Amino acid sequence: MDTQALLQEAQNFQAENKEQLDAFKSRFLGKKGVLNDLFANMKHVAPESRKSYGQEVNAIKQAAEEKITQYTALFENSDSKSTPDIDHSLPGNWMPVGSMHPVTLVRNEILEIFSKIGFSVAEGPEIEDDWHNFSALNFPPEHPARDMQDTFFMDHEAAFALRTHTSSVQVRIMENHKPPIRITAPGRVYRNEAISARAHCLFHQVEGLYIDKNVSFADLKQTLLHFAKEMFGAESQIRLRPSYFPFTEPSAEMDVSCNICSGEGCNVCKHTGWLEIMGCGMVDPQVLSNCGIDPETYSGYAFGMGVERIAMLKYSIKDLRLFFENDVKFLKQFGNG
Ligand code: 2U9
Repeated sequence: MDTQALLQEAQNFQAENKEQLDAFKSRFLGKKGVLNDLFANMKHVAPESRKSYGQEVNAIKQAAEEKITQYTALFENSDSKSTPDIDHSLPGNWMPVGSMHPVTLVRNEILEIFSKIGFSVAEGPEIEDDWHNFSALNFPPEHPARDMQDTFFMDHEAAFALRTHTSSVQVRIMENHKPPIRITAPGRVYRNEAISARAHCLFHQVEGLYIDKNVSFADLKQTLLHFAKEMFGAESQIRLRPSYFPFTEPSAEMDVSCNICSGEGCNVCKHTGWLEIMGCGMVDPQVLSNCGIDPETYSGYAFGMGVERIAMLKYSIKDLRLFFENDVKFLKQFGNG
């Protein structure tokens, strides 16, 4: 008997059903099976070949047993009936439906308000070089934002960093487009801060930029009043307080009247009647020329806001960390939008 052929037969065996498996079992391991014959044949083998012959027969036996174990388990686990008992009237498995994250909802709402008045959306890289994140925006070499304590640098030479604001996107757009430019720049930004109820090392911004001939501070103020009324209600008022940013001159912080107490004074507005929601200003002429736009011909305004901050005010959320924990009980309170 050809032991090699039998070994191959055992190794290549495949069963489609239990009957084929039973036939294989009796062919190899049955009373009149090939293995019994092979073992009986041992006495006719020359003594010097017996050892290798025994090894060959054992290999066949092992291969056959492995197949039998494998297919027995397979046919035991699967119901051999061709039509399994499925009750099609049973209700299906419940699949939990996700909901939009509040940061996504609020970001979309902000973008929608500005897109209706002609702003298109621009996006850019989260890893930025020094020029787009700092230098083009007038950050002096010794500005504290350039410190390791405030910015996540990617390399020891501080050539690349995680962007600290989305203003870098607007620098890129100005470098590559001629005015008029009217864009919003949403996205993740990173600051090397200790995480607390009011600060996080990752948050989201929406910034805006409008560059054209004769753009004035009055245009900025009216645009932001429109935004406040759309976002917080038609009765909302705004006020602008002088401020300072390296990239805008003049600069201002914008407050919206507290929509919880309508200006009467409450805990949320710390009894001032006002909530700070964003910074803004006229783009510094130096920033325009840094980006290849002639400040003698063009002027522009810019603004920037933190999406989490707006969401906290809108939904009365007390702790910024809730946005990043992804606790379903928190998330499912917001719309499915
Ligand atoms: C270019 C020129 C000017 C964007 C601006 C602010 C004021 C501002 C902060 C709000 C809260 C950042 O998220 S925050 O911490 N932003 O106060 N951002 S003006 O000014 C620009 C942008 C791009 C080329």
